[in-house]
Amino acid sequence: MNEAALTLEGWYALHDFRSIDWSAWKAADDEERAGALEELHQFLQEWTDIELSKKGSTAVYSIVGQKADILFMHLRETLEELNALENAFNKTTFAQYTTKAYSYVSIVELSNYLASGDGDPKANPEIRARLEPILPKSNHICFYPMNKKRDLNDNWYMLSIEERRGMMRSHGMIGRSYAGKVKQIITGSVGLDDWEWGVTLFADDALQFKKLVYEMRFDEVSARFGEFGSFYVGNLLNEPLLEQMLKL
Ligand code: 76R
Repeated sequence: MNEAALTLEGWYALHDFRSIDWSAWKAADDEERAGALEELHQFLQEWTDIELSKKGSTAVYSIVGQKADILFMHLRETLEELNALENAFNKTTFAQYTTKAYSYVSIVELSNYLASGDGDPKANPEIRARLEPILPKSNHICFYPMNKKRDLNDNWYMLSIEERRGMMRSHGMIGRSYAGKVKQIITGSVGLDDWEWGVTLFADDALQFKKLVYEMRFDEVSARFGEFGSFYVGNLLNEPLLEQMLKL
């Protein structure tokens, strides 16, 4: 049997993609819309407070294209908290004007392929900050789920840890060359959702997503073993931008 890479887990993640029912939103009267916006504002405020108290983090993006209109990405300490916030949001008036487009459940994950292995990693503040990250509020987000292939000839899970480490090193080198341009958060979802990982990238220049993902396609681990789901790309929604988006 091959050795599983050791992983460290941090906060649980929910990527909640919604589409807006524009005809219902337009048909609502001014009072109803104002009430819905006020409630939405209170939720955003609550999520900001949780982020300030370091008990989680939330980022809100508009999605370009027809797959969804808005992404709420939440990180929380437990699945119960994610479930509670999802249910609370579903009970809001604003949520009645949205439909569920897609969701993804996972947990922030670091693997030990390139770790130095000294001491208790969770006691290291840099590692803690990567396991419990405050989500960047970059101009753009890119999310997609992925697997590592399990075909007869190309089965990631049948390779030795040394072979996998070698490929992950090359992967990490490409990734690091985008330092300062793209920030990645890898969330593991084996046993939690339909794919093995969620890849969430943040960048101020969306073109860097294309450059990075394209460059990685030529790297062995992506070229031979990468299988990808749908890509979602979007633009930051802070409160004024969200209000502007919902304004008729
Ligand atoms: O430097 C380190 O300590 C981390 C090295 C590293 C690991 C272990 C790393 C770096 N990644 C790791 C693990 Mn990654 N990553 C992806 C994708 O589109 C594709 O081809 C793949 C999607 C991107 C774009 C990306 C970017 N990475 C992983 C894993 C888990 C694998 C496992 O455990 O088997 C997946 C699924 C994955 C996928 N990677 C980086 C990046 C970037 C930008 C970096 C550098 C980040 C940094 O240094 O902060």
